[in-house]
Amino acid sequence: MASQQIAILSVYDKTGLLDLAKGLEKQNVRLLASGGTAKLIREAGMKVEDVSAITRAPEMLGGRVKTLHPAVHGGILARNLESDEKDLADQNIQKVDYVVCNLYPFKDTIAKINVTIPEAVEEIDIGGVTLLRAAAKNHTRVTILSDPEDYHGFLSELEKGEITEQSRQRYALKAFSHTADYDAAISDFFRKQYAGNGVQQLTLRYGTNPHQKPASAFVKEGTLPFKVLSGSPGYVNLLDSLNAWPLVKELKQSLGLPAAASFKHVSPAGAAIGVPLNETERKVYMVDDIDGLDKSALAQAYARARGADRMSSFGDVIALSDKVDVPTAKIISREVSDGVIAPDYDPEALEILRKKKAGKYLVLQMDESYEPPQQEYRTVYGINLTQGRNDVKITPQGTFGSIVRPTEGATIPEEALQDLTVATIALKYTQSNSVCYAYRGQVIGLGAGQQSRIHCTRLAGDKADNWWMRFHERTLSIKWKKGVKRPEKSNAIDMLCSGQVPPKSPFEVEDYERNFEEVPKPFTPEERDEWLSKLQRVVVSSDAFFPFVDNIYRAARSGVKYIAAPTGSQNDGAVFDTCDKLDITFVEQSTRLFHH
Ligand code: 93A
Repeated sequence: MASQQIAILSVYDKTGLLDLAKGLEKQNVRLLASGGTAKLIREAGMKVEDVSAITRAPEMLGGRVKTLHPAVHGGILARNLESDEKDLADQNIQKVDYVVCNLYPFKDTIAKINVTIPEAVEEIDIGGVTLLRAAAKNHTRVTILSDPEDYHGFLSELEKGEITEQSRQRYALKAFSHTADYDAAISDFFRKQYAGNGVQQLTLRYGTNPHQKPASAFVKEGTLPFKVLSGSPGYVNLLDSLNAWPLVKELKQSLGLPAAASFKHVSPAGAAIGVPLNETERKVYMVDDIDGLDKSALAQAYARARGADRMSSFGDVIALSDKVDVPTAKIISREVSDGVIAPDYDPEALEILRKKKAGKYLVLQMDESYEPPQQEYRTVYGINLTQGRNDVKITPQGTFGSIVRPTEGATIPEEALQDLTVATIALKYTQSNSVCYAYRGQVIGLGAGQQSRIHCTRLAGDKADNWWMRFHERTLSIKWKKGVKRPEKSNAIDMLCSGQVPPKSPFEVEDYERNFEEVPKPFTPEERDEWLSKLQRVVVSSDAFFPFVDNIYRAARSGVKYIAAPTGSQNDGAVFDTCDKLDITFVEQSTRLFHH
């Protein structure tokens, strides 16, 4: 005759408990329960024994030890193996068939305002977690119920004779998830209490917007790979920093020169390597008065990243690949900017940055050796998403070897390979869709976050054109009124170079003209065309294939000579032929680089 089946019940949330007990009793299951659980069942007139009936040990330490005992866990964990049966028989332990358990309300307790650590500690369930985990581990034999919602279905199956394997698996999964969630809540709580702000976690003022609270940044193990040297980062600052940093790290690794990026809204406004600046570039980028610029490749990289699109870089977060020196800090100190991330700072450079924004300027120090985990996680609308990290390496030699057009005798000069690398690494950290134009080691036009590729190509191309118009003699020789500030100059130059002048309304005219000693003549379409035709040897990279040839036509208008993009479009053939016609070299860049 089969021995009587045993259930152990120990629940904090007693919803549905009595109906379950009644159902189990009806199937002649022996009920064992911890203190409060047993009391409720007993008071309802059902037969139930205390767990101590098998442990021969009373609950102790005010309930801290209730079910923790070999008689309980041996009975749950035993398999249908001869050796396990023998062990049980030697210790006079009986197998447990069903475990019903849910845990102390740790989350509810810590959600209370001003909860103390001792209060939280008392809600850390030990025995319940052990019951859940042991029964879930042995789910090939044992059924674990951790959710009152499952009692009804369980009883229906039990009445038919047995709990199916499928149900036991489903209940086991639920139990594992229950303990995982519980443990995550405990470690979260203690991370905030014990890790020290800035060590393993960082409390942020708010999230993307001021009403999105609470907000924090944390790692689950180890320590955060950056230190806050000054200021206090916001959520968007960190999004920018943690995208900008790998961009400059990869640029430096691939091209062997110091690199800089200027980020806004989680896309680069500029990115560059330390190619020496010529006289005109210094003027255009407004750095011709910086002492020591010649000697600092990092400062020149930042001058390019910040200078190429001064409108987009306004209020940026900067990433720098190398120890920040004084010339670089000086450029930063006089621009409108939110923060900087770099591996290290010269003491004097740090002093300069610490003084910016009355001490509120954000200065982060990044651990250069940090390698993020291979798997990435995020939640969107309550759903967890996970993916392997985009760890593809972009290098001048490894990435751009596959020239599709022209088919014969094509080579790509060193500088163009360098620029293709800059453009492509920039795209890897740009919100998609994205298309990037680069020239002389810097991004000169980036179209980010557009749903249509041709819109990216146009946006980026127009930016490249505006950039080039800034090198026109007329722009360079503007006579500014005294006292006009740097951002005002940038705005006025942008108006002139992007063809927004003469302004339409008299108020706008007044606003525009008050910047100048002598108002510069607007560019005529002919003048623009003439000057733009001088821009040559520009490269373009795209984060995915070009679906139509219009992109190639647009790129060609901005002096593009080399294009790298993935292939796979139905129109590949037409795209290649158009490159041929326009004397553009097309290189297949075989990895799609969407970024979100
Ligand atoms: O303090 S405990 O971690 N020690 C234990 O041995 C133990 N065993 C079960 N808490 C323990 N439990 C928990 O008690 C269960 O997870 C359940 O939430 C609660 C049920 O207690 P009672 O039956 O006395 O209401």
